[in-house]
Amino acid sequence: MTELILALDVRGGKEALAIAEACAPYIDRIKLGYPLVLAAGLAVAGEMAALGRPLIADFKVADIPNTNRLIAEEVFAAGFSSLIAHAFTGSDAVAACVDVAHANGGECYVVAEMSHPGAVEFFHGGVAERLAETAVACGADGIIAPATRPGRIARLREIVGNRAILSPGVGTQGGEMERVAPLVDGVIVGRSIYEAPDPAAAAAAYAALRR
Ligand code: OMP
Repeated sequence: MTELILALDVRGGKEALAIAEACAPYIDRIKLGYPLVLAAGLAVAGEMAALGRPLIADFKVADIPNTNRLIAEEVFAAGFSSLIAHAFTGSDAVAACVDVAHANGGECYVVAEMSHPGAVEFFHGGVAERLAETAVACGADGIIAPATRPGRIARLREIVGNRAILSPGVGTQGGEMERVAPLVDGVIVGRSIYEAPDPAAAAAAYAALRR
């Protein structure tokens, strides 16, 4: 079944934990990134991991191989089970993230194409396809592809085969759960859940649309 992944971009540690706890029965994984970790500290990951939902570190890592390796080691030591990296840095830099992820029994996902309108300025014209090819060549566990452009998901699926596609952009950004869920392995939803009057009810509604 397609996973429902909660993107928890709130900036209060207590608020984040309360939302995660309420939504936990309806979600498969939780994605944390810079907004929460910079505001609340990396230790929030350890507290959230106690809820029993695997954590994805969305730091879109994009540095030289050695720095990527150091970042990835901190991520897995903090309690995350997977990491998102950029691939425009090249296959050696991606491989550093993949190696650390796998050494820790975790996963590494690579951004192939982003979901916002401006993403087409650089990701189109063959770039997303090359990034997806790099993900496959480096042994990454999957890619990030845009729920806002289901046609592009289908194109990138041709490249990555049965590697996972995780897809952000459902809800606030305009992507439709019903349309995207059958195409991908995980749907990432943030504001449409955590800004809802009842986040647990919103998560339950999205969970019911998983395929
Ligand atoms: P909402 O737009 O609030 O549902 O949040 C989407 C989440 O997915 C945020 O955490 C974004 O940073 C993230 N995201 C995208 O929205 N678009 C992308 O292309 C890639 C990501 C990501 O890597 O998760």
